[in-house]
Amino acid sequence: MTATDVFIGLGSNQADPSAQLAGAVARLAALSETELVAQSPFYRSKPVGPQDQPDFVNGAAWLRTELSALELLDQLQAIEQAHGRERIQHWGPRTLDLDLLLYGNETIASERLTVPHAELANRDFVLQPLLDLEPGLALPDGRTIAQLRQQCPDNNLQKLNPVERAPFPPG
Ligand code: ROI
Repeated sequence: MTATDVFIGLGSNQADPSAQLAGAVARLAALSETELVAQSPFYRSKPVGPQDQPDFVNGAAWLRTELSALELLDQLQAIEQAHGRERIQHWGPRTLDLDLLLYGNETIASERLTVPHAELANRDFVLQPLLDLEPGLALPDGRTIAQLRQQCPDNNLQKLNPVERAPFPPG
């Protein structure tokens, strides 16, 4: 089976967000039939949605996987659960959010999964890390991430220094 390049968005605003993201990247790298190609820098971002919650830390990971999109989604949800994610409030605080942003050049519209991610084009905290990973990246419809980033409302992204990211033991 051939491997597919996929891009995962990572976000957290609870319980040491940078460590949550670093731990999630380690778990992604350890998935079966999957290789971590690269991880983006992390960014601090103002919350989209309710403002009475802490700032987020956001980033993205580039994987190459032989898992199907739904198999990968299962794995992402398992990692979210392992990080104590609870869905309490819609658009509220979260310990770890893993979004399947792009799965190769596929467009997927099913009950469980929409790819490319529905909000991708509107969120600088998603587009900027993708741009860092692969400046030439484009959506299945041909729009480039670079074009979308220019058209996207600015949410005051602040690139975090790598030393601000504490290591996090996987497992
Ligand atoms: N806002 C920011 N800045 N980053 C996120 O990852 C994020 N995730 C969400 C909501 C609550 C919509 N807002 C966010 O799910």
